[in-house]
Amino acid sequence: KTIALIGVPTDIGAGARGASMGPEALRVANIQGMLEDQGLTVIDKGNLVGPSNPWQPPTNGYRHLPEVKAWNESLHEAMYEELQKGHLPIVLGGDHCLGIGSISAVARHCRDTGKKLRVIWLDAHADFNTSELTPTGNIHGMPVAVLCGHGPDELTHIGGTVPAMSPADIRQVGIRSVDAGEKRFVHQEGLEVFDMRYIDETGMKHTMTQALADMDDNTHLHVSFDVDFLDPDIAPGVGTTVLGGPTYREAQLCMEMIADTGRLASLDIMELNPAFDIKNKTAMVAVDLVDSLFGKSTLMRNES
Ligand code: DIR
Ligand code: MN
Ligand code: MN
Ligand code: MN
Repeated sequence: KTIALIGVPTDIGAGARGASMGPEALRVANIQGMLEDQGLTVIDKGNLVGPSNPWQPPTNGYRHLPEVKAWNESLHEAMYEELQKGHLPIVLGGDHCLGIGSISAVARHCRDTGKKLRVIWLDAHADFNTSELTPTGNIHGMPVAVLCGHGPDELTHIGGTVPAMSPADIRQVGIRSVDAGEKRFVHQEGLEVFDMRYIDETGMKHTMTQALADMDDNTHLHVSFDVDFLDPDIAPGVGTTVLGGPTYREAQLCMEMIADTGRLASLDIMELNPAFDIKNKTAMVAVDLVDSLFGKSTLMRNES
């Protein structure tokens, strides 16, 4: 399997500047060398190019909509091309508005190939806001809603088919910050959310068993890893930290259980913000966890 790294250096959908430095921080944390040490072939496609961040207030409930559209169209095409080549793309974000371009491409590829889509959304936030519900206008709080068809035509139509995916295709894990209106909308649309209380009460093992249930050999598994999923103690380098996230051990188990399915076919690493980080430690933790996501194990693996 060949892995393609796609850098998307923008913070266009975020509430803080700096996620645009995420791709380079992940490269400095040796994401390519880590994957190559696992025997994987890695092509670094370099960085996509797009509009700069004008840092404007929202218009009609959206900040930077034309720029968000441009970045996501560009990512959609790059991602779709890598999937068509049979590569496993990894998006080096960039803020989480890029989930729109990334996952719309994965969904389109699934339609082409008759695969079933399963998205595991690792995040402190549900990212299910609309222009009416958002308290900020920041589009990084909206990608899941847009992918489910709720949002401006400029974004919902990326990839051609609206909606790109259904709420039934996604499982959210680690959620602990949902805005008031967003909460009602998550409930109304029937999103399956394994929030922190669920993880506290039942444990990460049970949680991931549930989140990964009902997949088969025909399932394309996409992981959208918002680094603010992690507890801020281990991952301070994000724009919107929320207390009480998964510990290092819980996050490792989460990644290991995804790796064990053998179905991982595409990945986003989003919201890493080096401007908030300490000696690139959050990038290094993210790369370490992605190592486990690609099957690193301490001992010989049981071949069953
Ligand atoms: C908040 C923050 N729910 C918003 N969202 C974040 O602005 O919509 N998502 N930080 O990752
Ligand atoms: Mn997010
Ligand atoms: Mn988040
Ligand atoms: Mn429409």
